[in-house]
Amino acid sequence: MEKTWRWFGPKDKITLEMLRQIGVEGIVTALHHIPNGEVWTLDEVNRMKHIIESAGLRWSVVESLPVSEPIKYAGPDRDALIENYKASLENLGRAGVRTVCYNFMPVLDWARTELEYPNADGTSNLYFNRAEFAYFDCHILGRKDARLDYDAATLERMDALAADMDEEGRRRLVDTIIVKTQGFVNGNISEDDLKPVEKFRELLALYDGISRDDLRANMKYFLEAIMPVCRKWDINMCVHPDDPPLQILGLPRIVTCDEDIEWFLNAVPDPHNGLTFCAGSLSAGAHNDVPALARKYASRTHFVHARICNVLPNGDFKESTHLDPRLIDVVRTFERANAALPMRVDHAPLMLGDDKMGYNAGYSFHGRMLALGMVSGIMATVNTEK
Ligand code: DNO
Repeated sequence: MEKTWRWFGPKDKITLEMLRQIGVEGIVTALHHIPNGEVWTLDEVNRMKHIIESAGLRWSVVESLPVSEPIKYAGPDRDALIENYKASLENLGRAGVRTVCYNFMPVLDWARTELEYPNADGTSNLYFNRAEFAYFDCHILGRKDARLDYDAATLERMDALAADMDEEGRRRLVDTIIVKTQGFVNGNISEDDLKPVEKFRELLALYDGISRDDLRANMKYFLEAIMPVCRKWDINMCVHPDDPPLQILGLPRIVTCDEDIEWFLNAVPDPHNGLTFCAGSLSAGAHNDVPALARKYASRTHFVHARICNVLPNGDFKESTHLDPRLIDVVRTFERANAALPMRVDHAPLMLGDDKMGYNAGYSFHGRMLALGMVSGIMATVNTEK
């Protein structure tokens, strides 16, 4: 696979020159300064392309060209927003950038409750604590009937931690779940929002009464509308699975499991409609057999995220090592299926001073460098097996 790296543009503290030294071949990035829903002009696209190419790299993947909320909930302005999306795709096509990652998760792009969960070896990782998430849902958002969505054991843990929760703990949860993990991926809430919880409640309300079937219909509508542009420019769209691949906060989620993936691939049976195989997101659902999914969907996968999680018996999940046997299996599948497939690592540990650098959550330098080294080793080994 092509060794790629998510880079957040010229303001990223990690420079393209650093990435060349560690064996990165392609860049995964977006025009983060353009607000969601606005057209990426050819000039802006070419400017980014030039920056990347001047450093001897290529712009392999767009992650993400964000799908605005009204496209997901079928708001009155969805057709206008889809036209903008098509215009952006057209400009990417003209510039020769042909792999575009997006997601179709309502409101929340990805969910974690802790950003620096300590590991025994002195490093730290992202972590999802189900009881803390339930606390956020039931006590901070105060969503109606939220308790009904959690099992008894989670509620018991939640009640226990509620007894000790203070203002600082509540502030930290809000900051992690809806601010720090969202702002840098062009999510709905940014560091500048003064009332993030209120804004978040308003966003959730947009999906009142919208079922999984409705969301599926809206995804199909969107994909059918953009496919002609994708065919014209040979652009591969690849949806990122829901992270975690579960129903949360009363929102419909439709890229969570084998049946969901099969559904959207068959609903729009064009090879340009494909998958970002994020092994990590899929593995956060105990229902998913990730190596089997990789084998089943390799031919419709256009981009790979190499990482993998362990789900604990209580429903919490955390990142596993990039040398986890399940990830070795996944890497083998894709390396054999298509050696040109772009692949990036993420959500690696914070180590060796990464925690002092203010990197975006999940995007450390040393941790990712080590992870890329591990995955590169797996790929090299797979190539000796042929
Ligand atoms: C988190 C990322 C996601 C991903 C988007 C793709 O680390 O994997 O934010 O980029 O969901 O649209």
